[in-house]
Amino acid sequence: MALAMSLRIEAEPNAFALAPAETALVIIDMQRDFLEAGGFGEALGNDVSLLNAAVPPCQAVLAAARAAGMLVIHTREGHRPDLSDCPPAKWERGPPGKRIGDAGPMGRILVRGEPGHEIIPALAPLPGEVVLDKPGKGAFCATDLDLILRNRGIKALLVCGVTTEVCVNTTVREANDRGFRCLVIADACASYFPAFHAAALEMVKAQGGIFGWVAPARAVLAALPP
Ligand code: TIU
Repeated sequence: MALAMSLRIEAEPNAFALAPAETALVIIDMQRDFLEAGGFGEALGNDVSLLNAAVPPCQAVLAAARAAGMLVIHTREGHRPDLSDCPPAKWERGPPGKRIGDAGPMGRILVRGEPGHEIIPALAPLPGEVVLDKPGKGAFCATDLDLILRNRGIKALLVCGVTTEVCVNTTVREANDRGFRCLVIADACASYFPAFHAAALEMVKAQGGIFGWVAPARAVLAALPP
């Protein structure tokens, strides 16, 4: 049972008030394809080990959100096996032989149903939690996320996952424009580029919180019931 009371997270640029019953934890793309060798992230030329620092903070906020009865949404970036939902402009930017749909050590890169597309075991969804497949960077593009959130009366999102400046930031911008209040959990996000991670967090909270709020996982844990 989600709590009806209003809680307060110490955040920047100022405190973030939330009611757990009206708040969802959105974990963006914590997939093997981004965090492990042989997937999409590495195919793009990245050092995937940089993302693993976000796993323990994600685990901690996931456990707290479950205990508080909050709606939990896990997103996955990926495409249909026939790639009919993969824009050519996205596909052609991969290096030949390592493009979306090509065979890799974890199966076909960024294709739904393949091992690399799965969420990492440390953050495995529980039965009943929403697993949202998305073809783009933003979780609202060509998905039913907006419908799911509004049907549940969700007004605020706690957002974490990878990568900070790509799928996390795109999703927060989409959510903000749709009227959801977003708090980005700083250390539960990560990027292949530490400077982009830092800049992406700055962009969210600048100008009085132009896209939302930013707080560390420990501030979220301090606010939610133990
Ligand atoms: N490349 C990169 O930083 N990110 C992605 O392609 N997708 C997500 O961020 N999930």
